[in-house]
Amino acid sequence: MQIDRIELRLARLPLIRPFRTSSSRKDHLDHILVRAIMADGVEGWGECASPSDPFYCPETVETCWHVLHDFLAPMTLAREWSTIEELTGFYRLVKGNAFARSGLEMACWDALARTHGRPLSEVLGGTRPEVLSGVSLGIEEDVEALYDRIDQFVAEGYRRVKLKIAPGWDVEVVRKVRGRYPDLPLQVDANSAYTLDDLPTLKQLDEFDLLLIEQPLAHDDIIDHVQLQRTIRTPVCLDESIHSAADARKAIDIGACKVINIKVSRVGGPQEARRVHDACAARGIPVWCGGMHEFGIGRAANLAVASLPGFSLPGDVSGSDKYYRHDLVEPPILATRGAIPVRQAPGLGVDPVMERIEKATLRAAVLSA
Ligand code: OSB
Ligand code: MG
Repeated sequence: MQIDRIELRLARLPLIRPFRTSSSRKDHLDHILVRAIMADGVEGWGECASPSDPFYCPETVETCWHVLHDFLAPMTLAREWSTIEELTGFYRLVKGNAFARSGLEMACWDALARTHGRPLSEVLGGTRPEVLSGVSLGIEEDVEALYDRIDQFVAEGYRRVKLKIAPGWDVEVVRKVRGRYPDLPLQVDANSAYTLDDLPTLKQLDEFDLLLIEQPLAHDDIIDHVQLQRTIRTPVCLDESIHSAADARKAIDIGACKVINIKVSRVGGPQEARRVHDACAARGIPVWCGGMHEFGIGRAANLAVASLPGFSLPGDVSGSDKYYRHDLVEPPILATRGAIPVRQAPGLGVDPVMERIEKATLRAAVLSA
């Protein structure tokens, strides 16, 4: 395999509904689409699902553009590779910048799997025919608005609900939701909004029979999370703190968490996502697939990765119709009764719809050897 040309496109899609977390509020998303065209004409697509702001992690859509355009593309164009390990070896020197790396790696997995005529999930070693799907619900104006959202997604069959929490939108909100839905599989995500000074608040969450509490403490911490996990019964799940299989190993082995949210883009692509999965599986730690409001391309990659056997918990990969009216791929990725069928077509198993992509494109660049 050899990449002849890389096209980058900054594409914008409006969200059906604005999404608020402890750190940001969005009504549209700008993601970079990566099209990698091989010397033999086979092509693959990837997506950088980085937020535009550095409030979830240090990367932004502009840092991704810079790193892809000025480093990752020049380091990989016109070089011969036959495995993803060889490909990622070309840019081994690039530290961090996982979302940028993920976009390129995804495109190359798609091209590689298409070349072999096999679905990406199968190439990765996936075993699940369908992926169990939950929803992640943002902070709302009031709890009634949240009830409406929960009612809608429970009626659609989603398997669990995750609530974003933040100081001022936490214990009392969760108490009300738990009171109204006593049997609902429920979990919360703080996006690093608390510190150990908030232990009393976090301990109160133990009352509500939550499946887990996601990233309560700092985005770059695992040590304080050990102390928290010793203090509360609810399993701590790490998101922001885990960038690699080595991070997962250390966090688990010191007792910082009992569950890990694997996001393909946060760990730099499907290859490292699989390694994180393997590290967790070897330690008996359940994982689930997180999301970054991906468009269809990134969502298809999430789905392929989430078909690995260790993804035993329902994830945040919901049907595309939860987010976007007109996604960029066909066939659309949709959940039925809270499960999304894993794609059986070659590569990512979705095809980009060029006229929708052209309409969504804000900026484009072409790099060739
Ligand atoms: O922390 O999991 C998160 C969305 C954007 C940034 C961070 C997070 C999220 C979500 C939504 O929770 C996941 C999704 O529905 O794609
Ligand atoms: Mg999270």
